Amino acid sequence: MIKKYVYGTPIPTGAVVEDIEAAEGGIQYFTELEMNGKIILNYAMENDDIVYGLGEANHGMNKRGAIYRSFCSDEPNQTEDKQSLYGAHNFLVITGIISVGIFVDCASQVTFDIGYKALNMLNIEPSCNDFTVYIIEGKSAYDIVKQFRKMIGRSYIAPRWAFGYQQSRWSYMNEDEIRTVVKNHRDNGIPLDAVYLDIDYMDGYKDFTVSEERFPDLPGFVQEMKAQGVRLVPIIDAGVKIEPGYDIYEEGRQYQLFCKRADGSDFVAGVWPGRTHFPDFMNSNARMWFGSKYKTFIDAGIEGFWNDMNEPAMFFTEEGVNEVKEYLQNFDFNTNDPGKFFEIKDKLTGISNRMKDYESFFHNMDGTIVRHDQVHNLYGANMTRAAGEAFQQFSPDKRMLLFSRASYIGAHRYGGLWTGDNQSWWSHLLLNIKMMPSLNMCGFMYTGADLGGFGCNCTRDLLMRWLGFGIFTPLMRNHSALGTRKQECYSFGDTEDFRSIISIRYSLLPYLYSEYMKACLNDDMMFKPLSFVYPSDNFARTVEDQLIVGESIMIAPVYEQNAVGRYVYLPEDMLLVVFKSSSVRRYQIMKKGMHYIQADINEVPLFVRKNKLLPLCRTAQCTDNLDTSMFEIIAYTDDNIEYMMYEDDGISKNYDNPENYVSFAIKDMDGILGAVSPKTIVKLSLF
Ligand code: MIG
Repeated sequence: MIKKYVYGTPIPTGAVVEDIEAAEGGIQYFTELEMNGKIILNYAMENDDIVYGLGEANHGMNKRGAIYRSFCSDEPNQTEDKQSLYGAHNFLVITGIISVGIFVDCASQVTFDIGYKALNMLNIEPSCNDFTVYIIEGKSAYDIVKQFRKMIGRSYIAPRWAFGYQQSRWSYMNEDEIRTVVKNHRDNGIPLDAVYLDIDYMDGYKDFTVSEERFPDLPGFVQEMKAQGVRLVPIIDAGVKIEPGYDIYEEGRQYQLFCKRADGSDFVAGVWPGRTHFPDFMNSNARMWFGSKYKTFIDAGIEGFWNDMNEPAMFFTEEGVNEVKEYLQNFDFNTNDPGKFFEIKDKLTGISNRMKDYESFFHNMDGTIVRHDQVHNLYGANMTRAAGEAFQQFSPDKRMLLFSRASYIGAHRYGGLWTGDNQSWWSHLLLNIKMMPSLNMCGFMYTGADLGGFGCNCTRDLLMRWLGFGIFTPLMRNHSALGTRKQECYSFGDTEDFRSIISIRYSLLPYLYSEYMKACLNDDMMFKPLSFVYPSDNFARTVEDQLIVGESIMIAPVYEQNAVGRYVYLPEDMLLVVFKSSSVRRYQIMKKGMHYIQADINEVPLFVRKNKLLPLCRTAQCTDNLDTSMFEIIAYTDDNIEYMMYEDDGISKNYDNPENYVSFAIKDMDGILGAVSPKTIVKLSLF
C-alpha cells in the first residue's frame, strides 16, 4: 500500500514510474512540523526499530545514530564523520513491530537525522518545501522494498561480460601500457574481461576525443583487445573543455546547451581539462546532444562507459579563487585568534565544490529556469539518463555497460553505479559489504566498489580479502588512483592466490548472473540483510557483516587484517564451503547458531542454504570462454529441490523470454537422490 503526499510544487525528478494519486488528508506515521517556515517530518522510533536504506551512504546497514545529508558530493575522504557521499538515495524503511517505508522525492538536499540528536527521533528535513513523500506500508521491510522497487521501475541490466573481472587504474597512459596489463593477466592465468580507460586516453581531457599520440587507432585497438577477450571501457567526464574549435564546445555554445550564470553567460568551472562548461543535463536537448556523442565510441567497437565527475565536481571557480585571494590579501599575520589559524586552511580547501558556486548557475529545464542547488541531486542522474536514452536509440537490441558516480533514484533505470573514491582501508571493505543491500533497496543492482581501494597504498592481504568479497559483487573491478602503489594482482609478487581467488568468480558466474537477472526482472534484491530472509530470527536482525546473495547462498567475508577466520551466525543449518580455488574446496555441515570458521588469506568461505542448490561451472580466462553446458552441483538437502537458473546470451534484451530459465533439480530416483537438468552434470556433491 503506497500513499503519496505532495508538498508545494515539486520539481519532477523522474524517480517514480507508477501512476499514484495524491492521498487525501495528512501524512500517516510521521508528524509534520513547520520550523522557521520549513517543513520537517518526524517519526518516533521504537527502541528496537531498525532503519534500513539510503543507498550509497556511510555507516551500518542500520542507519540509526547518525545524520545523513543527501547531496551528491565528490568525497574521496570517506571517514566516518562524512554525511554525504556521491549518491542521493532518499528511501528508508523503519522496521520493528510495524514496518513503514518512506521515500522523500526531492531534487535538492535532504537531511536525515536518524536518532542522532534524540535517540528515538527520526527527523527528515528537505532543504525546500517542494517535494513529494511516498509512505509505503507492508508486512515486512522486504515486502516494502519490493513495492518501492516496483514503483520506481525496472533496474538497468548490464551485459553478462560485465560480470567478469575488470582491471582499472588511473594512469594507464597508452596502448602499450594496456597491452602489458592484459598480457600480465593472461601470462599469469588471471582471468580478465575488461580494462578501463581513465582520463588519460583523451586529448587534453576533452570529452569524446582520443589522444592520437597515445591511442593512434582506437577501433583497431578495441578489436585487438576483444580478440583476447578484453573489452575497453572509457571514462566520460561531465565538464566540457572551453577551447575554440573543439566541436563539442562549439556546438554546446551555439545551441545554448551549457549551464548558465545569472547574467546569461555560460558558467565556468575548473576541472580536469582546465576551464570547462557543464552540459545542462536538465535540458532534454542537451541530454540528446550529449548522449549522441557516445556513438563515436560505440562505432569504434566500445561496449561500455563509466560517467565521472557528475556531482558535478568542481576544483574551483574564478569567483571562488578571487574570494580567497582577497581574503589572503587581507589576512592579518599578527592575529592571535586561534579561529583564524584554521579559517585560512579551510578557505583554501574550500574552493572545491563550494555551495556558493552551486548556487550561482542555472538550468533551463525545457523552459523553466532553475538554480542548480535546487536540482543538484539530479545532475549526475540526468547524465546517466542522457547516455542510457542514447544507447536505447542507437543500440536498441544490445546492452551497453554503463555506470555512474553521482546518482539519484531514477537513474537506476539507465545505469549502475560504482561507489566512487574509497581508500585502501579495511574499514572501506566493511563499508562496501554493508552498502550492497542498501543500494539494491534503492534500485541500484549493477554496483561495486573500487576493489583494493582507490586512494592510499593497498597491501597484498587487503586486496586478497577485498577480492574475497568482490567475487560476489556484480561490478568486480580493481581500480586505484594515480600515484598510489600499483594494485594489479600481479604487482604483489606471487600470483597464484590471486589467480585462484578470481577463478572462483568465474565458476560462480552463472549463478551470480542468474540471481542478478532474476532480481532485476522481479524488482527484487540480489544482496539481502539476513533479517529479510529470516524475519523472525531476532539475532539475524543484528547481523551486518553477512549477506544473503541470491536464493542459495549466504556469505560471510573476512574483513579484518591478520584474521585467520571469523565468527559467523547461521540462522539455520547450512553447508559451509571453503573455496581455495574454483575446484579446490572443503565442506562442512554446520548447525544453526554462532561458529568460528577458519578461512586463510587465500580462502573464501560461503554457505549453501538448506534445501538450496548451487550450480558451478568450470572457470575460464574470460566470460566469452565460459562453458555453461556442464555444471557441478552442490546441494545441502535430503529432499527433492529445484533451482531455476536464468541464462540468456547476456547481450540482447529479450529478457522475459521463458526459455531463459534452465531447471536444475534434485530428485528421488529409485530411492537415491540424483540431479536432473537439461545441462550436463559432471559432478554432484550432495550433503
Ligand atoms: O578527480 O579520472 O572517482 O575513479 O580514476 C579524480 C580520474 C577524477 C575520480 C574517479 C576515479 C578516477 C579519477 N576521477
